[in-house]
Amino acid sequence: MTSILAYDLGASSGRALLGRLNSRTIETEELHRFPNNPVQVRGRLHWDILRLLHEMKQALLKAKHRGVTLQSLAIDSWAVDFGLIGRSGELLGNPYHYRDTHTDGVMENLSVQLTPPYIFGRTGIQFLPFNTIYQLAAMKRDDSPLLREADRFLMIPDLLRYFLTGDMYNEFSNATTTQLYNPLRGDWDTDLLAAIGIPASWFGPVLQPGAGAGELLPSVCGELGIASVPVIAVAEHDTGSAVAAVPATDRSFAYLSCGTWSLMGTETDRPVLSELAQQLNFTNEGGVGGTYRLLKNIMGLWILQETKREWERGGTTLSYPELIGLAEQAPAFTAWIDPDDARFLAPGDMTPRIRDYCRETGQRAPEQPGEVVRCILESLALKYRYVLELTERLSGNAFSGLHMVGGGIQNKLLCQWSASAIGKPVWAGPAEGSAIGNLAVQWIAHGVFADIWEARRVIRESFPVEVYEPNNREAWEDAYGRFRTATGLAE
Ligand code: ADP
Ligand code: LRH
Repeated sequence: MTSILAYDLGASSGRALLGRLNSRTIETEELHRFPNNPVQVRGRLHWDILRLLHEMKQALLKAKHRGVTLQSLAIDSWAVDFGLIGRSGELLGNPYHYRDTHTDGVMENLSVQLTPPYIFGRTGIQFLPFNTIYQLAAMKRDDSPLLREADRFLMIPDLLRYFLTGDMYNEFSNATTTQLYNPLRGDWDTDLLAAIGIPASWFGPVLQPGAGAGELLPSVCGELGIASVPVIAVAEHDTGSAVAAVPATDRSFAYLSCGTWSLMGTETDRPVLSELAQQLNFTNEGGVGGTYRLLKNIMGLWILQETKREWERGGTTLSYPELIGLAEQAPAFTAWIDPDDARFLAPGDMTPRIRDYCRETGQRAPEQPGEVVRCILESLALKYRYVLELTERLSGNAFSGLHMVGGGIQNKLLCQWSASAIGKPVWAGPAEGSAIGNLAVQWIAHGVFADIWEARRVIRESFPVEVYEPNNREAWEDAYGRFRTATGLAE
């Protein structure tokens, strides 16, 4: 039995999915799911990177015990985070998690020396306080000893791939998210690197999604008692993989990758570096087959995840279906937040922040759990409407509906409310977008699919797509106006 293996390391969990083709139908099997919790130490938030490597090895052992022969494997994870490798080839320290506070204020301070038009004109990347450029600048400001020892820079999937293969490469889709890669030059932006005082020599050759990236080291094979497996560079940025899996038919389509983050936008052939794109703070992240994702980050279900955790710490454990059930019963359209208010970025208790936000904006603060969850989900749906309108304005396209992929589509209430808020159908599926996009690019690399469009066709035929039609339109239209007034979201 020949399969391929996708590792997708999300914030809600890490998973290893086996993929097989049964004639022209994709079959997937979840081989292993494991926590991917960051760890706090001395006030800093870090990746538990070696534990993840351990879990990835457990997946390889499970494949072995099932008698599965792996034709290849690939890794994707979230953007911007990285590890530094010293001259001896060892990882220096534990990689920082992007939600660590060491980047607080760095973006603002750096903008004096490097103006937003200068950075955006070179990278096309939206201004997020945790972009790699600001993480490196924070380490520089703190005179981190790691910077003195560093010899190579690897993004998280590059790093895990290096642990498995011994080969160091930087993968393209993730490289673009650093805000240090210049898509016009097709290389790292040496001027930006020089400006923040980071040596260009740390940054290696950039592999396109679909390129071969080595194979498992003899030491890894020996430890696990397995034969070697080729490793492929896919769109190692999870959002790149998720968008690769959107089962679109129309070449011009709108998507929402709905997981811990909500990433909304459209696919383009080239980066859009206009003044308007910069003003609206859209991004141009590199994708599969020379595509770009013109999109905007929305804080997403992170706020609900953290609220759930807050209540768990307080002794009340509620499942997602329970939380959604409570929201459904709570009164409609009473208070909203702008999910992208900076206060919601850091981990920790969310309900005090939500209540503060509502009070500060002259709204009644939600008290009961159902009211809080309703406030979060309605606010997300309304923010989707806002960002979809911006995407249409910026791209010049009018979209007939919205594709939603990612674990968030299990939240049927959110899918329905999103359709109602945008006034267009939502096509939801597949839920494991990133892992399936990861598999798809491996099959492109194997020559099984000619390109991303053939892959999307097979994904469409293999996974159900649930359709949500808008309803209760007048009430949502009215709510949208009031949401914008409450949150101060301008034209
Ligand atoms: P990640 O970005 O971490 O990979 P996922 O795509 O796995 O995220 O999506 C995680 C989100 O999916 C959770 O924050 C949660 O809101 C939602 N979710 C997960 N399971 C369920 C469920 N059973 N019902 C409704 N929503 C769910
Ligand atoms: C989603 C994601 C997103 C990034 C963020 C750091 O998982 O990769 O595209 O902006 O995490």
